[in-house]
Amino acid sequence: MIENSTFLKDVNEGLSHHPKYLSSHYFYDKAGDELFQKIMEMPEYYLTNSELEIFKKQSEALIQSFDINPNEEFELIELGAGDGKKTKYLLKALLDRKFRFKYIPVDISQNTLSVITDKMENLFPDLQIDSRQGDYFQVLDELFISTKPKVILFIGSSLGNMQDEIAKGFLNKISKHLKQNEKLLLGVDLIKSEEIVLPAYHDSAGITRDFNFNLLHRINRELGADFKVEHFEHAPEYTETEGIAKSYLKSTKKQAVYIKELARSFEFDENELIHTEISRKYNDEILNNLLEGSQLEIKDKFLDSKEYFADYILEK
Ligand code: AVJ
Repeated sequence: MIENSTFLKDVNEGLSHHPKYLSSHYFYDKAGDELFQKIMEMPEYYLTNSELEIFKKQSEALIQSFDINPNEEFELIELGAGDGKKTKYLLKALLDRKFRFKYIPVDISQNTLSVITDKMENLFPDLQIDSRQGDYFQVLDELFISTKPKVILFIGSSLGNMQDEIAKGFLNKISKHLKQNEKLLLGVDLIKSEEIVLPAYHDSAGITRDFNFNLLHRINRELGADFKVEHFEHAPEYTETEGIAKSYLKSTKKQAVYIKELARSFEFDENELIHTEISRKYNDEILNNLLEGSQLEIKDKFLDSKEYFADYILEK
């Protein structure tokens, strides 16, 4: 149980730290995956529909920007396969135009990959699909042994969960793998007003609250803790000046929580916060700062009609 001992170590580290934090990485167990699916269907969570509109209406333009040699087979690598709801429009447009390519979804979850593979095989019997399970970087190292031209997809504003320094390192690593003219399609949420962003992380049905609470339930289930979620509050924050949505769990009273697997307890003051997630929003300037030091440059930018979300084409 390497996975669980890492979880245990990370929980111990995060809850011993001042201020307390837990990694958003741990949201995504089975219950968390299901809650995230529900989040994407909420009226307040505009991100998914905004990017979906780009894929529905502008797939042809995206493909043009990929600038692929039609005589050569290429590989379309998707980091974080998700449910394919957006990607299927791009795949259809590529197949309709008779491009020769292999679709390679990459994900840490074998279950997610099986679902996406079945779905895409059903939709597109002619699609060549070759899924890869594992950590992005390990898989990229393996995939880049082949010299076929590549386009990488990293959509859904997944980058937004990384602190800027980490995002910078991530983009730099991708840049090192890409050859001249190869593309990264990067989908990110844009900085906009608090009235629009905050409700996406503080919905009226309380689904995002449950998503955040699931982290505590998970620690209870897997590490034998006794968190009482009724003594915590979901507390998201966002200001347009900073451009980063942050989620916290706030202890509503002074309390102690015991974690059996660690054989120790953790004290919480009234109103003490556990930081659980950042969801960064971007603009050209922020992205250009992240790209500094890598060889990637912004080639194109595609927006939805409300200009909430951007799919950038980055090229080396
Ligand atoms: C999957 C990282 C894009 O930050 O908007 C949604 C995750 N967290 N609601 C985001 C999330 C709370 C989501 N990303």
